[in-house]
Amino acid sequence: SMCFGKYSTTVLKSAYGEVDVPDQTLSQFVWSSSSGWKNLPALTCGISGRSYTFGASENLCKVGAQAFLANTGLKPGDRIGLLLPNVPEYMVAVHAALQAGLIVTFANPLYTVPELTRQFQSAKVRCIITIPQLLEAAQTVSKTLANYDCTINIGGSAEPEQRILGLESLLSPSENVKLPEVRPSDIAVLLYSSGTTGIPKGVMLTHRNLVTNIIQLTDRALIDYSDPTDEFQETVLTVLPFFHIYGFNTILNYMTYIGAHLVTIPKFTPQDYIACLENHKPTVLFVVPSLLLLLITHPEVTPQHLSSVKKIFCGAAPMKKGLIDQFFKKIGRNDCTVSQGYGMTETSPSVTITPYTMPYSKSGSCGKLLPSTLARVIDLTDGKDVGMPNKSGELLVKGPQIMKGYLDNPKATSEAIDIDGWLHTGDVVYYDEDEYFYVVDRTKELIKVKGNQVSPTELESLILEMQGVADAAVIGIPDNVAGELPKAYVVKKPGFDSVTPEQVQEFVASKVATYKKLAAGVTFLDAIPRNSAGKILRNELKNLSS
Ligand code: 4UV
Repeated sequence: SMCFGKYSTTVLKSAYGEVDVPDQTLSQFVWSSSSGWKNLPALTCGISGRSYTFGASENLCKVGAQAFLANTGLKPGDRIGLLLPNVPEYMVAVHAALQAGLIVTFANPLYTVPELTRQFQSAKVRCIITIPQLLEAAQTVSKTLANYDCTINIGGSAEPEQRILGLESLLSPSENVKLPEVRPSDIAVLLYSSGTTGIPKGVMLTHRNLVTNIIQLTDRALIDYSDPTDEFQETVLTVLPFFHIYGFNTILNYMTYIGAHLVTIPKFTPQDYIACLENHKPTVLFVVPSLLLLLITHPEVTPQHLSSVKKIFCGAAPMKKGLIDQFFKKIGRNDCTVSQGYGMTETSPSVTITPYTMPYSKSGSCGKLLPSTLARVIDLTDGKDVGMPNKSGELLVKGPQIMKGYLDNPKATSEAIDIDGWLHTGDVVYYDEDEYFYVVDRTKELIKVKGNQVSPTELESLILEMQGVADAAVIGIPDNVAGELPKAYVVKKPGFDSVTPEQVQEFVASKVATYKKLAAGVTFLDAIPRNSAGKILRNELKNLSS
């Protein structure tokens, strides 16, 4: 650490030095070494068995990029929306689009039509890639989009008169189409995050942001992989969604880069997950705390099911201190590492990770700063750097993995990234004498349900649309399984005394994806506590609920 400047800023610097980032696009980078293992499997659907080698998936992405430009009206710089579950073709859809110079936004396949409409309108999507099961929703949303070009229906049939193309029109070679030059500084993806406040916003991540974060994670002190061979290849089982930054960059792109075999599951059920453990014998699992808890507690998951697993990565939500101990107790062996990462959509996503050498005494830590990453911890009341270990405050981060900004929202961008380039995370952390970080709380209003983002503002504005509601506030309530669950405080309008908590819950449930439901209930109040500027005093509500 070091001190400088008149405000005595205490800047923590990564212990792992700096990374050199190649001047490549995300697609060039992801397959940069794969010529050595072209015939090994890259992606397999754990349910249907559909499988692609590294050579095949790389080739399909190139063919797909040319076909995009030849068979659709899309031009480089246009945005496309992916509305897909985790299928092996996700890779092809994203990287074909990126190589065609398109910008990709990913939607949760569980989203309702209004949720999809808001995201795809915000991102100005001109094309949706989906599957037959979600085609109707895609078509409904597409009618609300300006300059819409076409829908691509993977695994289904074309309907030219409705501008629906089949997958074959993306896989027919158009060799005379020249691919545009994509620069590493170009925006690659728009992922949606509510940041510290408000409704979800488009997070602009460049090719370089995404490539950098993978390079930052490859430091041997942090993660230890060797190149795949015919004798040994890592097998990664993943259910974490590719539409989230964790699934997209840390799993899909990173694991393809190192030559691992990714086994995907389109829709999580414990039975399918267990079957994939048995059939594919994964060596690596990516989890969120709620999934790790399920593996520990589910009566049908036996130590034998987990016997092939050598590495586990956990992130996206706080991990309770005892969880790793419980896991080792369950598997009955200790030749498996459990790493924890901390990060956000806005940081591509990783900021810290636990190194392999982390002593047991530090369990519960989310690890140390990645290479090329700087951090400060500032006091929650006076905003000054806490300046010493073991004192908590808001984490500020600086590094090459930080987003370009929020799409069409310079105000939110300048609130998130200050003039000196520090991203204000909205997370409360402390670091110990050895600069290991611990996440202890959040100042931002974000709620995390099983690692999924839930924006209280989004739910509040929904509740306000309900007849008889005068005011509303939503907070997260701690939950042993999900981490947190949304709860609403609601003020009724005069004359609407008969409105029940269940009616509010049902109203919300009919309009949002399941994980956003008001599962922790609804309580009626005479007034929502607000400060003089009208801001909801969420801490007062948290005290009411505890
Ligand atoms: O924007 P987001 O939904 O992003 C994430 C990113 C997760 C990952 C995944 C793999 C990694 O290797 C990695 O480093 C990070 O979830 O939500 C960001 C917020 O989630 C909370 C925290 O409040 C972030 O601001 N969060 C994420 N990771 C942790 C966490 C963690 N390890 N412990 C506590 N809270």
